[in-house]
Amino acid sequence: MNTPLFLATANPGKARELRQLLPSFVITTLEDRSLQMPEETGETFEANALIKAEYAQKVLGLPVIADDSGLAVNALGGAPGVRSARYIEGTDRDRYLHLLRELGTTADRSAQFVCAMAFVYPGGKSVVTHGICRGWIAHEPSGDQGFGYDPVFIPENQVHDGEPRTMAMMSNEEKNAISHRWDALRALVPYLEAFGLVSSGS
Ligand code: ITT
Repeated sequence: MNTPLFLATANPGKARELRQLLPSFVITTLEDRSLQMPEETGETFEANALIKAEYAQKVLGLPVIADDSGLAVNALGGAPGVRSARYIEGTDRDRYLHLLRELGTTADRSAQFVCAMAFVYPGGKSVVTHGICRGWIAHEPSGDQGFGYDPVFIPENQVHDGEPRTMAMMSNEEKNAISHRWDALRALVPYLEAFGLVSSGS
């Protein structure tokens, strides 16, 4: 099936992962279509995912998926959370180094990546699913795969030969198999099927 789908994201890391996770779609993203996206003014991941998806659907008329995601660190009261992309001005590296500074030597390093994934179908019907990936914040960054906060996030069950592995030390396939994005997408598949966009076999 060559179903068209628009991914309302300007983040190339997310776009790459979603393309890998949705191989049976003809996918376009904000890299292909210039679209001034609205500000993410919501207080929750769900609200921001819907703001992005509903806007793009209205303008383009295609089925749209948008994800709003981030890292919630328990010892920081859930920060950076919905503000993960805006935690501080600068690059992804500036943001994860800031996070490590904020956390300092705090013993409780538990954290989770969370993802709200909104799907809006022509006609305006929408659904939002949620995904989570639990783990810990490392004491220092390692790895050069993935994007965003991956170099400082160690997912649960990722200790190999006594050495913890950050998400940035995992291959795309390994990350996709356990990620918050995959968790949210898996919950979305029955809705995509209900709209006739994927068959159980695809
Ligand atoms: P779009 O809104 O255009 O999709 P964005 O990067 O602004 O792109 P968000 O508003 O959802 O996306 O912010 C997500 C933030 O959380 C951003 O800083 C990412 O780097 C980070 N993040 C989300 N998923 C991640 C993942 O799988 N690995 C590492 N960091 C992630």
